[in-house]
Amino acid sequence: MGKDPEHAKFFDWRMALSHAIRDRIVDRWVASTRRTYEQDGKRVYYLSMEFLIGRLLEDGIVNLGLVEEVGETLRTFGIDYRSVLEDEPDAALGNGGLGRLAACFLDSLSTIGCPAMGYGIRYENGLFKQSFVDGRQVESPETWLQEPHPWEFGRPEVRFTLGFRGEVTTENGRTVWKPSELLQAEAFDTPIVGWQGRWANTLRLWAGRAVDPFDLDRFNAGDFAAAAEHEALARTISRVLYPEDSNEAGKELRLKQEFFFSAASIRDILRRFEGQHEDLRALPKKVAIQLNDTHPAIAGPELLRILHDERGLSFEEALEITHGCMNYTNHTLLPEALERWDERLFGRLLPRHLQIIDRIDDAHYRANPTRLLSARSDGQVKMGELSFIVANKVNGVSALHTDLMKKTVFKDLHGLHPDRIVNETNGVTPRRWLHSCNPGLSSLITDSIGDGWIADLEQLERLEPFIGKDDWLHRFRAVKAENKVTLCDYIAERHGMRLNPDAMFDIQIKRIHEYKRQHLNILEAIAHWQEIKDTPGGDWVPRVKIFAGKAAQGYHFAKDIIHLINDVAKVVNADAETRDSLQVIFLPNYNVTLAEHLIPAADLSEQISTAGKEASGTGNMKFALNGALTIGTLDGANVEIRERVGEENFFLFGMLADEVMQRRMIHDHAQQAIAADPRLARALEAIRSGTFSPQDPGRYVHIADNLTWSDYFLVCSDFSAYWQAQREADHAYRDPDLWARKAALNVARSGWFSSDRTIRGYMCDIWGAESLLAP
Ligand code: NTF
Repeated sequence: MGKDPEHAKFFDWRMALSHAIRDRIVDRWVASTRRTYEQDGKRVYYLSMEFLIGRLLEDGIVNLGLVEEVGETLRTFGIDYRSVLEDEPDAALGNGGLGRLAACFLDSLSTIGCPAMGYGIRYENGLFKQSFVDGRQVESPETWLQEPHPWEFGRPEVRFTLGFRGEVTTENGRTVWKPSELLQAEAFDTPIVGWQGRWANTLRLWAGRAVDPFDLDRFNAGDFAAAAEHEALARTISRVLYPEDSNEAGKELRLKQEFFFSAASIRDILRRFEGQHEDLRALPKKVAIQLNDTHPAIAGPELLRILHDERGLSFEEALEITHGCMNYTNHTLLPEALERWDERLFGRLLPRHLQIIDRIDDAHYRANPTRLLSARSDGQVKMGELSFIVANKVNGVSALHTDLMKKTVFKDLHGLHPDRIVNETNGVTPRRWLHSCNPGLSSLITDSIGDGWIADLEQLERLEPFIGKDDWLHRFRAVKAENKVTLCDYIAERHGMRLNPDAMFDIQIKRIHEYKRQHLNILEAIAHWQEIKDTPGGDWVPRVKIFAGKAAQGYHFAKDIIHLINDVAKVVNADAETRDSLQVIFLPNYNVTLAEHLIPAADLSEQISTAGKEASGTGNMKFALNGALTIGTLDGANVEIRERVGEENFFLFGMLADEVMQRRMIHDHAQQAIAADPRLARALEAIRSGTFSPQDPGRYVHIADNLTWSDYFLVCSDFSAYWQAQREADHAYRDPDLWARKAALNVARSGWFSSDRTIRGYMCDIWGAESLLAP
C-alpha cells in the first residue's frame, strides 16, 4: 500500500490483505477457466439484475483455508483480524431474497465446480443506506465504489456497443435495426472461489460507458458540462439499483437497464461460443441461460434477433435454438411484482424486439391453436408470459409456490405445457451462513462429526445421536448463549442499548412488506406488554424482540410500520415495570453483514407471512440451520422446513393458503376477529389512541383503520393463533434443555436446505450441466 505500518489504517491493512488473498484466488481462477475451455462442456449463465454478495474478504480467506495464517500474520503486526474484516463495505447490489439467492448460487456453483458465469449490473450506488430520524426511515445513497474495490478486474477490452430506439428497415431481404441512441457496456470481473479453492467462476458485471465520452469541440468552446454530457448519460444506466422489492417502478430507465445487461451478456455468450464452434445449432448443447425472474427476459428476443437478423438463421430455427437455451425462475406471485410494459414505451425503445415478440406469439399460437395466450396483449408486453413461452423450463422456488404457480398465474400456460414447470426449492450456502458466521457452532459440529458437512450439509444428520447426550447439549447451549452475549455487546457498542442476554431472542429480519406482516409481530408485542403491565410481578418469560429491514422508498405504509415499531420500542423500553420482561429494538440499515451477526444469536425466527404470499424465504433456512426455532405460517419453504425438522420443533399457526382466499370472501373478516379477541382489540386501541405517539396521537390511526376495515393480509384473522403460538414458545423456553434439544434438531435436520442441493437440482433437471471437478 506504499505506507509505513505505523501510519496504516484498517483500510490499508484490509487492502493489503485483500490483494494477498486475491493473488491466491487468481491462480485457481485461471486454472478453472482453462479447464472450462479444454473440456468444452455445457456452461451455465445466470442472468440476474441483483447479486447481494455482501463482503468478500472473509469468504476468500475461509474458502482458501487461511483463517489461522491470516490471524497469525496480522497478530505479528498487532492488528486485530475482526477489525480488518469489519472495515469492508457490503456489496449491496440487491434488494433482498432474490439477490441474496443469486449470491448463494454463485458460491455453490463454484463449490460444485459447475462451469458458470453470473451476469449483472455494476451499480455505482447499491441499495440505499437506512437510518432513523425520530424513528422514521431516512434514505441516503450507498457509495461502496468510492473506495477502491479490490475484488474486481476491469476488462476495458470487453466492450459491446448497444442501442435503443431508431428504425427498423429491410436491406437485401433482411431486417435491420438501426438504433439511434448508442452506448457501451464495459465488463468488470470478480472471481468467485468455492470451498477449499478447488474451483473459481466469474461474476461479470456491466458498467455503462459513452461511445464518444468527451466532446473536445464543446469543451474548447467553453461548454465544459456539455462536453462530458454523453459520458454522464451513459453512466446513469449503471448508476442505481432500483430500490423496489416486489413492486415495479415503471420507469424507462429500468427497462433500459434490463436490456443493457441482458444484451451485453448475450453478445458475450455468443462471442465465446463462436470462438470455439461453427454451428449455431449446437448452442443449446453448450449454453444454458437462467433468467433470474423476468428482469432479464428480454435476453430471449435479443438472442433470437441476433440469430435471425444478424446471423441469417430462419425465424423458426432461431426460436428453437433460443428455446433450447433459456430457462426462467419465478420468485413471486404478487400481481404488482409481475413485470408488464406499456407497448408504446417498449416499442419506442426496442422497436425490433416488439416485432419479434409478436412473431414469438404467432409461432406459439400456431403450435398451440387451442388457446390464444400471448406475451403481448391489452396494450402491454407481459414479461412473465414472454419468459414462460420462450423458456425450456420454468421453475418455482418452493414446493408450495410451484404448486400455486400452476394453479394461479401460469394456469393456462401450464395447461398447454404441462412438463415445463418444475420445482427447485431454494437453499443457502453453508459456508457463509453457518461455517463463517457462527464459528462456535461450526467448531462444535466439526468436533462431533468432522468437517465433511461444510460441502455436504446433509451430513448434519449425524448430529442426532449427540443430541441425547447431556454434555453435548450443554456445549450446544453454551454456544448459543455466547453468540447472544456477542450480539449484546455489538448492539450496546453501536446503538447504546443493553439487551438482556438471558431473554429469548425473537428476530424478524427481512424487507418490510405488509405481506410479511411485521405489523402482526408488533401488535402481538403490544398485547404482550399490556398483559405484563396488568400483572407486573408475574412469572413472564423474558423476551427481546429484534427487527431489521428496509422499506422501499415509495412504500409509505411500510415506512409507517417502521415508525410504529420504533415508537413502540421507545415506550416499552422506558417502562420500568416491564423492562425485565420485554425489550424491543429496530436495528437500522439491515444488510448481509448485519444478518451474519444476528442469525447465530437467534432463539426464535419469525416467518409469519400471509399464507400463499412468500414464494420461499431463505432467511427461514438460515435461522433453522443456526439453531433457532421457527414461529411461522404454512407458507413458502416454511412448509418444507417443518416437514424436515419435525412439527414438534416448529411453532405453527395461521390460515392455510386456500383458507386465506376463503376468508377474504367474508366482508367483515377483520371486525369479526377483533370482536372475538379482546387482546387484539386493546392493542389496536392503543395504536389508535396514540399510546405510542403521545405528542402526535393521530399518527397511527390509519394503520388501525387499515387493519380494522380492509386488512388484506389478514393480520387480525391470524392474530389469536399467533398469540397462542407465542405462548407455546414461551412455555417451551421455560425448559432450557427441551428448548436446546428442539433447536439442535433444527440444525441436524436442515442439511437439505443447502444451496449446493438446489444447484445440483438445477444442473440435473434444468441445465443438463456437469461438474468439472473430480468427485
Ligand atoms: C423473493 N422474490 C421472494 O419474495 C422470496 O420468498 C424468495 O425466497 C426469494 O425471492 C428468492 O427466491 C423477490 O424478491 C421478488 F423480487 F421476486 F419479488
